[in-house]
Amino acid sequence: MTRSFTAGRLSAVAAAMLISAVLAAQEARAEGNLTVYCSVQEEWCQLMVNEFQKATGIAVAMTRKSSGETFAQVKAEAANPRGDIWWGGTGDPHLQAAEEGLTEAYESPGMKDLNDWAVAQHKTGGGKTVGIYMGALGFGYNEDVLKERGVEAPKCWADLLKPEFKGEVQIANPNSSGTAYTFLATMVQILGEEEAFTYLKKLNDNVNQYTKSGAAPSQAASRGETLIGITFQHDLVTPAVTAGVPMVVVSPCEGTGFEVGSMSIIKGAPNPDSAKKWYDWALTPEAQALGAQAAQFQVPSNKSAPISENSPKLSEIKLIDYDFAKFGSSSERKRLLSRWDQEIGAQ
Ligand code: S7P
Repeated sequence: MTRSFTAGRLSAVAAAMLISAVLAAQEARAEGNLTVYCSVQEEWCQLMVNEFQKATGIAVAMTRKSSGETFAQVKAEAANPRGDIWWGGTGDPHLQAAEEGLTEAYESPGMKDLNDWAVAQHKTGGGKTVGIYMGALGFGYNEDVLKERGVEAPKCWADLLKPEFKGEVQIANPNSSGTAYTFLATMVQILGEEEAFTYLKKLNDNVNQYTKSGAAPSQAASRGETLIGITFQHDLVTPAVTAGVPMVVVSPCEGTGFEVGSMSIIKGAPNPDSAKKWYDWALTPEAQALGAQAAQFQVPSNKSAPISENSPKLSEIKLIDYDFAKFGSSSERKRLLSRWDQEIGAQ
């Protein structure tokens, strides 16, 4: 009895010490935690997380989702935010989040080192978002597959409506994908809204699948699962570099839209100091050089960050004067997506 009582008292003391050590460790960890919502490709998200953890000792939990999906998650969690920072993804939903009060204004010391288009995004979003990279929209195909099909190479958006491309075009759903919303907004800006929806209805006849992720059609095109993939041009370069696929990247003859990929601190973030550390770090040339290491070839926003030789040359692409304030506004994005659902998605 006595022995076991003593043993019981000792183990109770040990248990108490253990519990307080665990609590202290949890507290220490809580000061150095960060939850990142990442909207670029998984490989790049993971590399960023690993390098940030090494550089700061802050433990990162990361979730990868497409831009529209992340916007929906941030909105759904607004009363009880779980994420700290939303890094990557097209700029329009970041602007919508800013307008809807889902994100926080922040002026990083790194702002002075950014290209004008990245600073313009910060201004348009009332300081609640910032540009981290830029990329042009386009479409592409595997040259070997095109030769097998024996069809003429498409050069313009209009070519994608040709009957020989029936079932041969793939693009994402603009509700989940920022890439596909950029395409929708681009066609509205090039053709005017009515003509754009006429175009999209005709294109629908040639579309084999609306994917969830924006970059998926470039991978599908590289494997010959679709002849043509509509994505950002840098996403079409990736399978050429990583797998040696003879991808042809097309800058459509009518001109094309582009994205200012963005980053925002989530309002009510549980770890605001860690979020600011990520934000400042993600604007440095060193952090921005990581994209190319993960075979992601957007043009970085820091003026001193290296631009990969694999990045599409934006100065050689006919870019439209994309109206981010209008197409990133809450009312316009909601309205266009709802019209797309009714007239295209519902078919
Ligand atoms: O793959 C990189 C990239 O194209 O993906 C982002 C994109 O918004 C995420 O995919 P979704 O289209 O599925 O939202 C772009 O910002 C980025 O350049």
